[in-house]
Amino acid sequence: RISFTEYQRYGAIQDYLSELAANYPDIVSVEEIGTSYEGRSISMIKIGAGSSDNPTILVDGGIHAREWISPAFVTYIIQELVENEANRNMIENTNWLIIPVLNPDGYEYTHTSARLWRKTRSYGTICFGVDGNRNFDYHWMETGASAYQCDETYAGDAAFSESETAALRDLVLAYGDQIKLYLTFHQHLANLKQLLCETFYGNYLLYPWGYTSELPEDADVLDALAVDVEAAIASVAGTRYTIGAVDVEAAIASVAGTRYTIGSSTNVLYAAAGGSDDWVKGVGGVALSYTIELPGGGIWGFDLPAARILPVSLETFEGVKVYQSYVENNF
Ligand code: 0X9
Ligand code: ZN
Repeated sequence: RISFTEYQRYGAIQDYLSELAANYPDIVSVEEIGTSYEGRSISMIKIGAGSSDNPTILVDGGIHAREWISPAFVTYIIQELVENEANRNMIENTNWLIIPVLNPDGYEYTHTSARLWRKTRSYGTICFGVDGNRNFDYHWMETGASAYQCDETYAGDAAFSESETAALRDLVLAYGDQIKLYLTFHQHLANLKQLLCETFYGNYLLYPWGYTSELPEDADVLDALAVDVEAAIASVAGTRYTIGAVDVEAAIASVAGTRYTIGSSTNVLYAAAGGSDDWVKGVGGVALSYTIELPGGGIWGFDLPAARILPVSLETFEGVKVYQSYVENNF
């Protein structure tokens, strides 16, 4: 068991995966897909209760260390798929490969030393860390990425310089066209454009490309599916409170569900090459590839209060159900 009332450390998430593997050996297995720079296991949980030929959904979290809601929500997905009988169809008809913490060194570092660390922890010559989401080898370093080690968006000396990104690459190449959908979970900090538009934190459903403003050929398919996902998330009612003042409660509960902006990364957010989403589609051949920017919060953007983990998880899981049923029905 794991709790969603606090953000969990890497070790607790690892323990939870082991516990599931022990308790549900027929539907779960855990594999190490690679080792981080500092030697931590990069763990993947495989979940499936049907045919091994079922279409597969690949999910990752925690590429960016400080975006704590990402590993938390991805762990929630794991719990719902494995431990909630009501979701049995989601694992009977599709298989899942889920990596809750792709950048464990960075994630631990945000707990022990620097809350706002984003990158990996590999050592350069003057600064630490590479932005994992600029390190994938598809139009690498072409735009929105830095060649300077000390920058937050440092793309690395070379594409796939990081063992963490190489681990995801090797996994995608090994599974080939069994993978039908890729979801990578992030959390987004406001930029000036959003501040001026009064949307302090962007929730986004992004599809490729991040390296160009041109759209992929199948952008209409990517967009239509995102529209359905967004509707499912937005339809989750506002938070209910049990309090004496009925009027106040009604006002809070009536607030519409969380909305997401939909579009290609370049067109609705900014141009940035070397992201995992672009590589998984452009090289890995997974047509349906999305970056999901979960809600931010707190003064620095990444301090979404722990009390929000469950509300965000509940609503976002409704979107994951829509993705799953699309894969089940179309492959
Ligand atoms: O800049 C990023 O890597 C992502 N935003 S975040 O605030 N979580 O850092 C957006 C990535 C979108 N995808 C690509 N640009 N390929
Ligand atoms: Zn991110």
